[in-house]
Parts: sequence; structure tokens; C-alpha cells
Amino acid sequence: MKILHTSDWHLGHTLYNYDRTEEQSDMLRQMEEIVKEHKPDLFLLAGDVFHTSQPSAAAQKMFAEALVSIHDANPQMTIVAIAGNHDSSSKHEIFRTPWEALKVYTIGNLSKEYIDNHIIEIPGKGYVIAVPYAYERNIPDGFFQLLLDTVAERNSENLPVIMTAHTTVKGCDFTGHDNTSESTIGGIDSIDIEQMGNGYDYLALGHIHHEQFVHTGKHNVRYSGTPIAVSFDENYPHSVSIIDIEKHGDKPNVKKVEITNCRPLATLPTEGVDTWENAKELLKNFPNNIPAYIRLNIEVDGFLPPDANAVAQHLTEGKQCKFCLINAKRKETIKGEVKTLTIQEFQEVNPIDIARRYAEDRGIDFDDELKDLFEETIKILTEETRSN
Ligand SMILES: [Mn+2]
Repeated sequence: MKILHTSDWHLGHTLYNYDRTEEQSDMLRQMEEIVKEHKPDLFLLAGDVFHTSQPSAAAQKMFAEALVSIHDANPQMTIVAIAGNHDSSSKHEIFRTPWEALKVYTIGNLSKEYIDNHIIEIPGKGYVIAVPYAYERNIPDGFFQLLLDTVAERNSENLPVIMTAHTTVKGCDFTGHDNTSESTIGGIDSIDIEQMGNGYDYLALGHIHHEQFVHTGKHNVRYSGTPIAVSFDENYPHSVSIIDIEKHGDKPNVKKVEITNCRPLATLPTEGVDTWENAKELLKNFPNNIPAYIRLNIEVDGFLPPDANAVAQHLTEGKQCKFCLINAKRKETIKGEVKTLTIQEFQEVNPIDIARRYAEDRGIDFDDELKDLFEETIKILTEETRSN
């Protein structure tokens, strides 16, 4: 069985108000080409199809058309797409029934009563267990194992068993994600890999944007990562994963197929920080004909000139690149703690750290109990913000 594993398309994403339709369409075209060339039996999209739970009509159209094109590129292939934390679980399932006519399975809701909603059999090829993103407390204990056991009972032919989920597993590399702490990322609690049960041959994960294997000693748990960068800090190569598994119990063979971004996210200078004066030079000298998004990493003594953004914007006029932001770090911040933060710095600080600063400023002891209360509050707020 051959599988194409991808995740976190974030369709409809805008980067500093720039529409990314062109790049996302180009990425989808590459996806189609890869399917044509590799002819997988199964195409897995492990969540975060859209960037928001209220995607625009244009973004939804782009997704629907991409699914049809990807299906047409290899009509006998099964497509499974689960909802991620960015997606609306109920909207993800609206067209579940008509899509099935094209062997496309869109799984958005967690269905405890009817677990067959999560099991897709590909006759003669294998089984897919698809669990969309859900709040951890809504996932019954042993749910993954129950699904795996159900499949094990049916799997008389010893076919490969593939599981897909959108979650954070402990011990991952979070490069490129904002506001991360050891235990949560993007408002999702990290879980131990053991909680995902035993009996799958390959576990295709979504949520973490940096492609990686999760260390289990078996090389069969993997994040495919984003096909194109969602943020400037995702400055690593992007790809989809192609997996080959002969039969149940075999070690999967995994390779990456790189995806290129027709408008890459570039940071100037490429490493470290520079002064505002030097950064202006770098921007001025940036080639006219390279389409890119630009972020400037600047070190400042006090504060940046108030017109810095306008100046940077002006320097890119006539060029194909698009100026996005200045990431200004003050020397004191680089060295250590400061009392006042720039808006930029404020946005980058973890909410818990803001709470700690506030408490310390007022002479309140920010102990573990207070920290837990804050984390709980943030969790509730995050859940409430995610509308279905
Ligand atoms: Mn994502």
C-alpha cells in the first residue's frame, strides 16, 4: 500500500494582509503532479485544511476543486481528510456523503456511538482509522485502541493499518510555532504517544508544521509538516511524505517529496539581527525580480523610527517582493528581561509570561497554582474562540 501523507494546508491564509491564493494554488498543482507520478492508493490530509473555521467562499472553492483534480490525477485512489483545530468540525462534514462517490472521506466530528465513521476499508489494500481533532476531554479513554482493536478483528488478510490524527505528541520539535510551551502548542495539550494505542503500521499526524518522525524506535509515527510555510519561522524545506507498506506488521518505507513555494518567506538578514540602517540597505539591494515575502530582523537601541514600516514599504516599490513586517528586538530584550515591551515583543510573549510579569509587577507571588488557573482560563478561552 502506498500512501501520500500531507497536512496543514491552511487554505485561505493571509500573510500580513497579503492574499496567498497564488501560492496555495501552485502548491495544490504540485500536489496533483505528485499524485500523478507516484500513484498512491491513499491520499491523507491530516487536518487544518483551512486557516479559519469560517473560510471564504473562494477558499472553499479552491479546496473542492483541488480534491476533484487530485482525485482525477489517480481515480482509483482513496482520499481521507480529517478536520484540524483550525477547521470547523461540522462544516468539514457537510458534503461527506456526496464526496464519498469520489472515494473522498471527510471526517470532522468525533463519533463515539458509531465508531465505523472513523474506519475506512480500502478493499484488498488496507484500513484507515481517521480521528479528527477534538478536545482531549471529549475523546473517551482508550478510544484509539478501541478503533485499532475493531480493525484488527476485521483484518483477516493482514493488510496495512494506517491511523491519522491531528494533535500534539510530547517531545516534538515545535520550530515555527508561536506561543509554545512544553505542554501546549496552538492551544492543544500534548499527549503521550502511548495514548494513541498499539496496532497501527503508520500514524500520520497533523498539527506540527515541521516535518519529523516522532521517536518511538519504530520510524512509523510522523508529522508530514506544512507543504508551504505558514509563518516566517518555518524556514526549513517543506514536503509531503510518501509511505510504502507491504503488509501489516512491516516497517514503513518513508520518503519525502519536496514542495516549492513560488513566493518564499524570506527574512533579512538571513541569520541573526542587523541594525535598521543595514537592514534598509539589504532591502534596497534585494533583487527586483524575486517574488518573496520579506521580514526584517532588527536590533534597536531604544525604539525604531515611527515611520520605519512606511520607509521599508517604500524601499520595495517596483520590486516583486512584498514587505510584511519589522521584527524589532531591543538589545536589552536580547540580553534579558525588560519592563516595557514593544507591540511586536508583546505579541511574541506567551500569555503565561504576560501574566507572570503582571503579577510580579504588583508584588503577587506567581506560584504553580496561579499558573495552573491561568492555563485553564486560556484553554477555555481558546475553546470558546473556536466556533463550530
Ligand atoms: Mn496547522
